[in-house]
Amino acid sequence: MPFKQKGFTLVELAITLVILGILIGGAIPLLSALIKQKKRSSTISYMEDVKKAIINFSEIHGRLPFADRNGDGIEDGNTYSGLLPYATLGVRPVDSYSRRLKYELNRSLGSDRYTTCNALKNGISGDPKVVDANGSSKAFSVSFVIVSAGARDADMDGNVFDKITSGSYTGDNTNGRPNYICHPPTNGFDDIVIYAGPYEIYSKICEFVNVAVNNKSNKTIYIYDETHGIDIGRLSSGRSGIYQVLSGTRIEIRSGAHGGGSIINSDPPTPIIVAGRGITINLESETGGRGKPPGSIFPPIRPPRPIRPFR
Ligand SMILES: [Ca+2]
Ligand SMILES: [Ca+2]
Ligand SMILES: [Ca+2]
Repeated sequence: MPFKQKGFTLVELAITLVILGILIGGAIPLLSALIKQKKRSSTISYMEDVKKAIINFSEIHGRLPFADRNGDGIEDGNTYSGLLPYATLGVRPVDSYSRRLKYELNRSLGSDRYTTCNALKNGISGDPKVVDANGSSKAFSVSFVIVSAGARDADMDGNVFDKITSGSYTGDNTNGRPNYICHPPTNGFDDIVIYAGPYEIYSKICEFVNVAVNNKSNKTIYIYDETHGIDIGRLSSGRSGIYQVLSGTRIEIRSGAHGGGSIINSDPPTPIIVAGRGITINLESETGGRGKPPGSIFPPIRPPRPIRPFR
């Protein structure tokens, strides 16, 4: 019997190709959407890591890093808006779209721990400001902001960063003025904005303690913050006061202003580094030694623990 070879007819082949075409045609957009989503989520993850690195930097240095002005990844002094200083922070240089992040820090958080913590304690203001579409349409000041341009120049204005100019939530990520805009992607917007409010930094780097001073001596005294070179209080004879100082500050009780005069006897004696918890400093009349004066208006507080390194 002659062998009959089985195979596809031309019609069967054509049908198969059409089906394959439909399947592939459907799979390509799906695959493309998956790749887009993957790039977006990995960029968000990268930015969260960057945010942690910036906060860690502030814990160590008592200030936020400056921005990178010249593109080498290293912070440039007094540069508050520019590129992320990735080399200073030790993070990857670019996001998943192979672009550097934009970075801006608050003007009052770039000098030292004392200035930074006082600014945070008193409430920061000014740039950078953010409008977050998850909340109020009113812009608010933040400690710092990092911005990824996302996949493209979605609003087609020639700048890969985008702006939203109408609706409840508006802002401009090309320059952050009047504010940055944190918003879900739309046809004309695909940037990613992550920021840190004041308390995220404050809780990490700032610890204030109360220093109570009873001046039972017969002279005016000055409570001098020797660490930062400023008088934090002045008490005439018989007066008392409570002062908030940054943990780790060295305090002196002096007879003259601005570190002048001499250190006055007190209990406990100064200079003293206040750290960890509050302290009461008592002064008696000059002939009275260093014992606690009767009738001190503040209850005695145990002496401070030794200064701890900031972590
Ligand atoms: Ca630089
Ligand atoms: Ca964009
Ligand atoms: Ca744009």
